[in-house]
Amino acid sequence: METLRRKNRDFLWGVATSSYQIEGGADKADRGKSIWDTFCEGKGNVKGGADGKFACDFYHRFRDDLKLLKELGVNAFRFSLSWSRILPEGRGKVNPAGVDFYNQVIDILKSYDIEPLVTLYHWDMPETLYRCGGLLNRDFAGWFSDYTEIAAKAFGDRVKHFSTINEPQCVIGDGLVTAAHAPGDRLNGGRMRAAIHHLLLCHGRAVSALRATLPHATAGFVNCAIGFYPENENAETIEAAKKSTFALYDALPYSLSLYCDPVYLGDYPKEYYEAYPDTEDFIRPEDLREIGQPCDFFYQNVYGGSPMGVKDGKPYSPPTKKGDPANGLGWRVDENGLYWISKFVYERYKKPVIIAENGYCGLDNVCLDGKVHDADRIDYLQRHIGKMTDAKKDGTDIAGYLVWTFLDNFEWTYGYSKRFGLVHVDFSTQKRTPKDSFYWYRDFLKTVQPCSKK
Ligand code: IFM
Repeated sequence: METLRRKNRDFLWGVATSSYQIEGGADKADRGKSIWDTFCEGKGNVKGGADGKFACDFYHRFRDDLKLLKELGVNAFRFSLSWSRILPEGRGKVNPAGVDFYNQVIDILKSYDIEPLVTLYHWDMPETLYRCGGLLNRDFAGWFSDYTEIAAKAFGDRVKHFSTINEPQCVIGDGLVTAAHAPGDRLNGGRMRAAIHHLLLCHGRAVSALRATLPHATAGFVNCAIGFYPENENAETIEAAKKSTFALYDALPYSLSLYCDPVYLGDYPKEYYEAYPDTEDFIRPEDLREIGQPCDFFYQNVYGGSPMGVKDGKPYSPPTKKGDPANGLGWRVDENGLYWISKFVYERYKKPVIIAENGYCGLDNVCLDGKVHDADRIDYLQRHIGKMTDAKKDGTDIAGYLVWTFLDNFEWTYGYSKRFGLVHVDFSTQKRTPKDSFYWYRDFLKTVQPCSKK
């Protein structure tokens, strides 16, 4: 009973955000340019020609926003550091104003008893480093490690939990292969696979830098994946869903095991070597030792699920039905994905899982009564938190749950047209309006954790 109480108390309940999506302050205090600044300048790259120059203006409004966060009652806040705010050129001279900004954010969080969960890289690569070859340049991993060491030394006295890379699937797939995201490249073949390897090397080098600087910090890697789940609980169907989850997809860079096997099991899946024997050209044995060194958490972002069935011994995907629930981006709403993906990754990688992002994209207009009645989001959160609780009861070690996201923000190529926040942001006035879901989550949190001391 005591263990259970302890575990519940330590469970991380929070929200997640990222630097480029909320901070704004793009030309403030010597922040260098990132690939997203450049990408947004490209005609037709982002809906409505939007960019993150102002975003939610968190850079100036963080004190008030963090007060709101305190009111929400979370005990964890996941945010990413803008590499080019700390190192405007990506390497070399540190920008004291950038470090100071994050120091203030972290100090306020600590004073509110909210655990800062720092993501080192959430897609906003310094433009200068991209011009030096970006992920095609093996040296990039060294630059990432130097930046990590700087962040660890600056913030590690107050930050315990670090994650290295957010969604390598999107960094490579969207950014470097389909050109949908910054920097908008279209790599394939060996060049694409070299970039994948260098991204993994960044993770490994960053973990080494963290271990050398902060022996007590925790480290993890943040993934997204299609949550395949069995349409019934026959052993054969469960096996088929698990196999699909860890298969190398036809769209290779979106695979889960391609990144997670090296990080959590120490090597690429054997099917990868079979399919791409020349991959070994750029993999050095010492790389895999560094990439695969022990991590503490498996951070999993999960938004939906896809059922898998088995007919006549063969796996198949049941067709979607007209009118199946979906969010404002058309993503299927299916909480079974969360239950099964967390179970599958826990069984395979054997690390406590943190649900690092889970949330709903809605329309979320401010109504005549001045409120935002986002009943769909409340329903979504209830369903997913319910499934997470089931998974925990059934033995999956889940250490945290973070709603994506705190504030409506810059939703990448959708600009400001899609809203995921618990707090509505009017982007012309920067007025914040907590949505009904904010109050729902606040009231829910009161039932699961002791009140903050402050
Ligand atoms: O906004 C993104 C976030 O940056 C990464 N994960 C998915 C979210 C919703 O699209």
